[in-house]
Amino acid sequence: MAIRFIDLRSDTITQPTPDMRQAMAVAAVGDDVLGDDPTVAALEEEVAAVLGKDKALFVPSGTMANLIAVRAHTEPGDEILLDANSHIYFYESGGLAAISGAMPRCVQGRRGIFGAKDLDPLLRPADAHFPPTRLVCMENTHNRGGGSIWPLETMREVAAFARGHHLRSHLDGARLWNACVATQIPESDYAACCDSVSVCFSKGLGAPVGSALAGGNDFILRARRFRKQVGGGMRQAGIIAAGALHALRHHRDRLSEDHANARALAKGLGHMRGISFNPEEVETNIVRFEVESMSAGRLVEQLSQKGVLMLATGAKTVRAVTHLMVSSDDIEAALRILEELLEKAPHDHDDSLRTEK
Ligand code: TLP
Repeated sequence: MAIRFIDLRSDTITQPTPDMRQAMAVAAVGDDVLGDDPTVAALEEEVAAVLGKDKALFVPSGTMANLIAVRAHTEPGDEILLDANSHIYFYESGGLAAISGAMPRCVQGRRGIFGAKDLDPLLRPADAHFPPTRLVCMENTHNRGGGSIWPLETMREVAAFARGHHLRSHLDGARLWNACVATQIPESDYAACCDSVSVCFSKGLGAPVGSALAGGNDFILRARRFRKQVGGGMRQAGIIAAGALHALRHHRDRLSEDHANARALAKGLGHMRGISFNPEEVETNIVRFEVESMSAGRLVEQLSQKGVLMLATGAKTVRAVTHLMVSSDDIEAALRILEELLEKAPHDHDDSLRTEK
C-alpha cells in the first residue's frame, strides 16, 4: 500500500480543493495579453482593492512578481537594500542581478526584520563613486525568519525613512495573508507602507498557480511591460486566475487553523531532546528548529523514510510548514515519529547529508 506522506516541506505543495477545481472549470476566459480575460480582470481588481492600491497585475509566480517589481523600480546599477535572508536575495536565483542589473546591499535583520537605524548607515553620499540607492525591500511574513511578522510600526518607520530619503519600497507579501490573519491588521495597512506589494495565491491560500503585484497606476503600467519582457504574459489565464480568486475569497480566514497547527508542532518540539528551539517565535505557519544531535539533512532523510517530509534549510536547521492539507492529527503523528527518531539518535556528527535550502 502506498504510504501517505505528512508533507510539511512547504505550503506550496497544496492541491486545489474540489470547489476550487469547479470554479476553475467554469471560469470565463479570454486572451489576457490582449486584455480580454474577465476572470483575470476580476482577480486584479479584487486584489488591488484588498491591498488598497490603484492596480494589480496577475503573474505566474511569486518570484516573477518580485523580479518585475525590482525591474520596474530600478535601473541597472541602482542599489537595493534588503535583508540578507530575504527571499529576493536568498532564493530567487540571482534574478535581481541577472534581469535588473541591481546591486543588492544586505541588512542583517533580526528574523528578517530591520528598522530605520539599520538602513541609515548604508545610505550613500551623492557622489559619482557610488551606485544610487533606489529601493528598500521588506518581506512579511518572513520565510527564513521562521514566518516572523513585521510589527506594523516597524514597517511604518522604514516607510517613513524610505520616503524621507527618496527611496522606493517593495513588500514581498507572499505570506502577507498569514500576517493579517495572525494580527487582525488589514492587508491595506501593511501595503500602505510600500510603493508595491507582491502576494501569492499558491502558498497558504492553496491555489495551484499565481501571484499578483500591486501598486500605483504608472508603476503597474511599467510592470506590465516587464512582465511581457520576461515571458509572463499569459493567454487564457482565467483558468488559473479563477483558482486564485476562489482562494482569495474563501481560504484566507482558515489560515488560523494552520497557525494553530504550527503552534501545536512548536509546543511538541519544545519538549524534545536534541532540538534547540524557541516555541515563542512561532507566529504563523512556519516552524524552524535547530537539530543538535545530527545534521538537518540526516534528520530530514530519516523522517522521510517514516513518511514525514520537512526541509533542511541549513546545516542544522529544519523547516516545517503547515497548510490546508495538514490536520492536527497529522501534527500529532509527525511529533510521535520525530520524538522516536530523536530518542534513538546516537550523537551522530556525520554531516555527509548536509543540505542548505
Ligand atoms: N518560497 C518557497 C521556496 O522558494 C523557498 C517556499 O517553499 O517557502 N517570496 C517568499 C517569501 C517565498 O517564500 C516564496 C516561495 C516566494 C516569494 C516565491 O514564490 P514562487 O515559488 O511562487 O516563485
